[in-house]
Amino acid sequence: MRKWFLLVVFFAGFVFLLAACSGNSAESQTTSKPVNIRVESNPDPAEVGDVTFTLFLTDEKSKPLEGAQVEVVLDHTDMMGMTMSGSASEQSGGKYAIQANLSMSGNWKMTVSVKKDGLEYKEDITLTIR
Ligand SMILES: [Cu+2]
Repeated sequence: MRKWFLLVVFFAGFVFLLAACSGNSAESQTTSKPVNIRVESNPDPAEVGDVTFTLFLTDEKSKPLEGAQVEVVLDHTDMMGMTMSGSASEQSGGKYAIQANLSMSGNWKMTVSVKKDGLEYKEDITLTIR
């Protein structure tokens, strides 16, 4: 009887540790991201043709990231070698815009590279174009 009880307590403690551990790592992942990127498109949703993408960049403290160099690569991942790139120009307060002509529908990967002082950050964003 007593042995069984101890076993249950041991398992309960183990599960709690696991839960606490995974909770911590999820939290540190979201707080350690140096740049957060939110993308808006015009038209919304983006479709084949001329599209303006506006990137809203914030730092790890959720403050607008101003004065950064922002490079955008668009890759039509359904095909080999269909890639275009350019620099997004800053509009105001951490808001950067770039225009693209998306000639084909399907899956596109947008790679955003952000550079500011010593900071370098890169993120892939998946776009589905109708
Ligand atoms: Cu293509």
